Amino acid sequence: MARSLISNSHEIDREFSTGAAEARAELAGDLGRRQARISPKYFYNALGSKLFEAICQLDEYYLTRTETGIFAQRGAEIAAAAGVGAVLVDLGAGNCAKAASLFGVLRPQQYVPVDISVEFLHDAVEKLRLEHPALPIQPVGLDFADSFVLPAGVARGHRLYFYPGSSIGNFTPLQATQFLRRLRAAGADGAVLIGVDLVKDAAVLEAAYDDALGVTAAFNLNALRHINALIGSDFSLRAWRHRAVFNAEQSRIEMYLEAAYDVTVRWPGGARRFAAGERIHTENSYKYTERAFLELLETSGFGDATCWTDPARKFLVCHARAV
Ligand code: AVI
Repeated sequence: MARSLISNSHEIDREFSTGAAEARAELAGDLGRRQARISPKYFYNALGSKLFEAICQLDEYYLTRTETGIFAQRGAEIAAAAGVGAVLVDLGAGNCAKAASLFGVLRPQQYVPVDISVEFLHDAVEKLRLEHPALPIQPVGLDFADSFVLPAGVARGHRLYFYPGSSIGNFTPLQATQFLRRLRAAGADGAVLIGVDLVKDAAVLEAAYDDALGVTAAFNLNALRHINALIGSDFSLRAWRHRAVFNAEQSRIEMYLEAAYDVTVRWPGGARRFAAGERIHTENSYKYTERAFLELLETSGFGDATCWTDPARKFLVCHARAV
């Protein structure tokens, strides 16, 4: 279900209470599965969003700085491909920093940051309004993985959907195709500007998702804190260990929380016993070759693609038009 839109603090309160009821039903089902799972969307409460920002600064997590480097080096070429003056719809905007780094070259007519974490988006937007007083900004609180309806306040001009950071990799390839097709349907003459992580050595990938400082471990464990607050479960964070493994066959990093010892977790209306070593799946992060990603774009109805990469070919940024 789509979350409601941000308009004032009353709306936000209503949104959280609706979200809690949905979360209770979803999590009871997901924790009860043979392979228990927690959706990665539960990473992103206020603390989780801050932990993710910290991840982006880690030595091991090359994704953000590599993509930022591509934007900085190739900004003019990106603007030549994408054109100027579009409605820039930033999907999963977070702190809005990546889109803001392209305002100078893309000169959007309106900026529409969309994020699931409405609290976090509010702070970022307030800051941005001070820095760019002439730019119309229309923030939207939406879980666009479930639904994709933008409010009437979003301008009607040419839409450029900006989806950086390899967030597309957190979908399965099938989900990614469905997501891109929905985007295409939502803005008939639209285009996408997407960043995606490229396949590389397993050791490099695993270090990026299991850093020496333990920030990614905290990010993973924080989902349990978030869920405890949301549904009244009694996950003890000390009973769980962070795990990140590269599954070469599926070309994805898989993240889990692994029970350190036998433990029973209870929540209103349910409970589950986990044996020592048993895992809860929390995230997949798919890694693409350039060819596989171009195929994905094409299958999803986006063509005429131009892509840019860094000298070490770690990361890829592609612009493609709805065809
Ligand atoms: C948001 N997403 C692209 C990140 C990724 O790399 O898959 C989330 C993340 N999970 C652990 N570290 C970062």
